[in-house]
Amino acid sequence: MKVSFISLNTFEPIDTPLGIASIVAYCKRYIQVEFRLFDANFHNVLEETTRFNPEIIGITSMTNDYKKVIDFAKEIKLSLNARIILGGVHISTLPESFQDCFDIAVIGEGEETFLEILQNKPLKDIKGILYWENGKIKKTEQRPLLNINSLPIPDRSIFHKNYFKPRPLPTNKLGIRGTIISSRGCPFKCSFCSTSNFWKKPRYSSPERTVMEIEDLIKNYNVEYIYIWDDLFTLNKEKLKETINLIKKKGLKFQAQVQLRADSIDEELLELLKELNVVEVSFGLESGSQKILNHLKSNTTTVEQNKNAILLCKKHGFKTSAAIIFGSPYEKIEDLKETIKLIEFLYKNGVHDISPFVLTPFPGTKMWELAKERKKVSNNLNWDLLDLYSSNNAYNPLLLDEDVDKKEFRKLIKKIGRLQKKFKTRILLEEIKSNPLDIAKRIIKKPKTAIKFLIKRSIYRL
Ligand code: B12
Ligand code: SF4
Repeated sequence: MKVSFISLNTFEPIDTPLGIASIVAYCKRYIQVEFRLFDANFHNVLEETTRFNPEIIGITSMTNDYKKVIDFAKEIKLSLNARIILGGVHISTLPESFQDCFDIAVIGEGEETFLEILQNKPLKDIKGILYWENGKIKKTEQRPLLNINSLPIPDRSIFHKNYFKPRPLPTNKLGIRGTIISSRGCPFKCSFCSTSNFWKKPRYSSPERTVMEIEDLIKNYNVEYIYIWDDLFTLNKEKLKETINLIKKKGLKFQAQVQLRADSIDEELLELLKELNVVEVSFGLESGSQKILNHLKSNTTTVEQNKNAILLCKKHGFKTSAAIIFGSPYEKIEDLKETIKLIEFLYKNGVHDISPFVLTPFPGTKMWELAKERKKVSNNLNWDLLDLYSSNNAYNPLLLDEDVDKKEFRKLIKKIGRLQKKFKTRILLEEIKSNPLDIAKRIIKKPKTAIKFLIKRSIYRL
């Protein structure tokens, strides 16, 4: 049997779709199938899928890819007779948006469910799916959560080889970057985030399994820099210590980047991260206004804690980056001014980069419920409205309160844009300063490539 997976996300051509690799590894354990992944970062997906002519097509989708995914499914149906299976966070958090261009939707974790579809089990007996019967949508019983330690490590051989070519790293070198995610879920309930709703109970891989995956990245893909995508990799210090010990025992050499919550760090944790060779840490600081932070993070963190976390990381020599959210409901001009003050504080204290996002109500979040109450969203939306990066959405956030002065708001957003450019310029200058001879040599040898490297380095901030 021939099965192809489709990933249409082209946001950053450096982050592999790990969910698909996990499904592939799991299915390969039980059946022999020819799997291919057509990935819009590197393939002409429509053309190559048609040529491969699979019997089953599995498509992954986040919410902001959903329109593209629907268009693709409609188009591929014109040329192929394949069964089209949709999966991923969007359909799992909003099953009501299921459409008839798909034959089946997988809700939640895909490993067992996809295998059962490939094994041709009667659809009514497969837990965790939506499918069509006589023109009506049928929903089966929810699938129990998987024991993630029983899953094989993701099969990264399905990825295009360009994911593993050397790129500029935060360490000012060219190197190969890889990603892992060693847990599913998060115990917190931030109002803009669907993670706890999507993954349900938080589950963590054992240190042995995490290290096995790191070893695979290093030995089989020559990875030198690992982005650990876990929402809260550091939550369990004991597990972290065991992981570090195992890495040392195996002599695995790599550098890493992790995401942290400001209220979860202390000196001991940062020392452990040093031992793990973490170079950069990123935080979701979200807002400089305590009132807004309370709404966004359900009263769990203070602005002061956020600032202290930045200072502590600076003291320990980590590069830091921070995500900021603007355009939240209840946010007034004064709140946004507080956020601008926070960004200025970050710049002054050496934070490497910021990522400002417009508040977007994704399905499965409190913000989605509020957007529904305010009649801003529906199950059959123009999904481009939820594209964080369209400048139209940035200037007209969906959930901005009606009484906010739009002209003043736009002025402040432009100011955030100018501040962000200051970070980028500094990154570029630091890059040149840190390695002037090497960079001069590169510019003389290959001017175009060297300049592209520097700009990419400051824009992508790997
Ligand atoms: C890595 C990551 C990225 C990477 C790469 C994603 C990729 N190519 O897969 C990058 C950096 C590109 C990215 C970008 C964005 N991301 Co992101 N990202 C993540 C993150 C941290 C991990 C994803 C992951 O690998 N999970 C692990 C695997 C195992 O899970 P999975 O992919 O969901 O797959 C499982 C199931 O969903 C299902 N499944 C998935 N696909 C399929 C397909 C089939 C056929 C089947 C049967 C099953 C199936 O089975 C899999 C195995 O169980 C998640 C948070 C999280 N913890 O999941 C956010 C998350 C997916 N991202 C999110 C968002 C909002 C974004 C951004 C919009 C903005 C941002 N803040 O960065 C941008 C997208 C911008 C754009 N214009 O496209 C949201 C999505 C919300 C939504 N409803 O869409 C999440 C859930 C974070 C959150 N909590 O809000 N992201
Ligand atoms: S934003 Fe981070 S801490 Fe908050 S619920 Fe989502 S994953 Fe957890």
